[in-house]
Amino acid sequence: MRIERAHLHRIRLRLKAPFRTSFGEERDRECLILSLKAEGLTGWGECAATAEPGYSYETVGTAWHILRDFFLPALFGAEIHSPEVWPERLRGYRGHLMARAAVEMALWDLWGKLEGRSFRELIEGERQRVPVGVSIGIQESPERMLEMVESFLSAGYRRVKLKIAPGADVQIVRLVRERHSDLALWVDANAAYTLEDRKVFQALDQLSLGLIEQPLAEDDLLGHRDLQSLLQTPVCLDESVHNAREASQALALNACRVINIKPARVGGYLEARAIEQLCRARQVPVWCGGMLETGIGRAANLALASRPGFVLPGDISASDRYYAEDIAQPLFELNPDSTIDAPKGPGLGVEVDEVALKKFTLAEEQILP
Ligand code: OSB
Ligand code: MG
Repeated sequence: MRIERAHLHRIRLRLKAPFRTSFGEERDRECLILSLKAEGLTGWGECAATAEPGYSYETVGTAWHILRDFFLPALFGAEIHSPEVWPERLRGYRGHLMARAAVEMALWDLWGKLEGRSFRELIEGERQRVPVGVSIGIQESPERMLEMVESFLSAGYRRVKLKIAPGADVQIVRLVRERHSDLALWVDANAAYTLEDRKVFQALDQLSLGLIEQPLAEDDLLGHRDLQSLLQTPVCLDESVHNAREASQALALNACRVINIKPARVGGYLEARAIEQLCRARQVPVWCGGMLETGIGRAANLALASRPGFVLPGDISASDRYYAEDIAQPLFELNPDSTIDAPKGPGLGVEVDEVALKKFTLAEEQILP
């Protein structure tokens, strides 16, 4: 196929509740939606970059610039024989992994629609139902966090991840653990600590947590190795891993025992699969992370997470956990066994509601070859 045109939408969706992490608070989710047209079909992609450079250096603005001025021109012109050629097309370019991933997602959607096959089939997913959990932002008090946890438990989630930050950690996690002794409980620090804070982690280590996600800085693999050597609880890396090579190096160093694979963070689904494969070969458990995606990105993540290496429940919650109104249908619902069905239709298996998309669009631009 040959891509005939592309369209960028900057959208803003109101989150049902503010999502606070160690790097800031999001009340609205701003992101970039990309569509690609070829042969009368439309492929949709979502770029997980945020309004501000909090989780990573990428923003909606940088992604817009990089897509319009470099990545989309690299896509136009030549025939695309498969989405697998995409990383090759960007060989001369560095970084901007979330912008890369958005194009790859739209190519998979388009390719699947063209071939009449689901992305789950194309990426060789195996399961019909994907085990999932929920990630809860920092709350104003420990009691409020406990209430949030309990409301998600009654909604049917069986694995809960709490965001932590200096000053909002051991006391809160301990309260939740005291009330729910058997709960699969994880924490995520989003890189907010240093090795000087080892006592915090030694205290958390007493609370039977499933894992401690990204305690230290993104570029501190040696620090993670030293911390992991002090703890029984597995350290899980998120921000530190951008590709299969870094995953392999982190494992060789014993900097972690689990990896959160976020397709957006590693530049797309091909790299995500490569990390899953290398971890599976080494019997390292992985799970699929999330970036509060709309139904578009969530559909793609579910397909990926149906692969056999994703042995831990992902941060892929039901649609009603995120937004009052989504831009894609059908909505994803939680099954009673804390799983979500992987989509089955051609491509990503979701329809974008163009009326809703328009309603939430702040800016748009058509990009032609
Ligand atoms: O660190 O996993 C993270 C959301 C935005 C940025 C970073 C993270 C997250 C989440 C949310 O934890 C996961 C989800 O999409 O439900
Ligand atoms: Mg994380």
